[in-house]
Order: sequence, then C-alpha cells, then structure tokens
Amino acid sequence: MERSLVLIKPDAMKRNVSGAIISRFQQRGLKIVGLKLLQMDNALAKRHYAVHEGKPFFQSLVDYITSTPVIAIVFEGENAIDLIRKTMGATDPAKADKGTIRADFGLDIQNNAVHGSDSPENAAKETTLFFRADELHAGY
Ligand code: IDP
Ligand code: MG
Repeated sequence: MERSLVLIKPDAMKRNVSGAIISRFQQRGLKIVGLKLLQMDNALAKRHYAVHEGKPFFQSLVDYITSTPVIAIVFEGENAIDLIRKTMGATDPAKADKGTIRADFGLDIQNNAVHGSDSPENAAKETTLFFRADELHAGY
C-alpha cells in the first residue's frame, strides 16, 4: 500500500470540476485517507514547489496555486503514486494521453487541473505540509 498527495488546482476549482476529477481517482480504486479545502499562502506554495525555485515559471506558479482555495487529498492504494501520475497524464494537457485528467480538464501547461506526488519521498514530504497525522484516516 502506498500514499500520495493530490491537489485539485485553481483552474479546476474555478470551473467546478473537482468532483469529476476526484471520481477519476476513486474509479481506479484509490481510497481517500485525508481531504481538506484550504487557501494556500505564499509560504506553503513555496515549500510545496521548492524544487522549482529559480525556474522562469516559479513566481507565476506560486501566484497561480494561491489564487483560489484548493482541495488537498491523500489517496491510498496499491502503487498509488504511479497510478495517480498515469491517471493525471503528462504535465502539458496538449501532450497528455486521451482519457487522462489533464487531457480532459487541463487548460495549458500551468493550468493543468491537478497535482500528484512524483515519488515516495515527495509524497511523504508533501503530505506533512498539508496534513497532521491525526487528520488521516485509513482502513475503511
Ligand atoms: P508535474 O505537475 O507534472 O509534476 P512539474 O514539472 O513538477 O510537473 O511542474 C509543477 C507544475 O508547475 C506543473 O504541474 C505546472 O502547473 C507548472 N509548470 C510546469 N512547467 C511549466 C512551464 O513550462 N510553464 C508554466 N508552468 C509550468
Ligand atoms: Mg512535479
């Protein structure tokens, strides 16, 4: 069993498609072990996207991710990290495979509807940024 952190990003929140996106993951058998609606502040956005600091799109990414409330979810399942990345599709919706979340709901390379952790290390780090241990509930 593996856990991964997902964010429903501002472009998807604005267009009211968060439920449809969460459904895609649930249809893959992933279980919700933590979920909250929150407004990310600058400090949290910079920590979450720390690996991208210095890239040309960094400030724009921080402004975007803090532009509306987001939904943060911890999903659990067999191979959750890879399964979520495959269900999301490529970063650029124009290049994402048909039937993936980003192909169906993403607008462009920044406004791409969803975030999913890319490794067990980052899943653990990102989960700690958004959830306390007593906010996670598994085994149902
Ligand atoms: P990922 O979300 O598929 O893991 P990353 O390369 O880790 O993609 O980038 C993090 C996020 O930064 C992307 O999901 C997207 O919102 C944004 N981003 C990535 N590359 C670009 C770019 O070239 N221009 C603008 N935004 C970008
Ligand atoms: Mg990434």
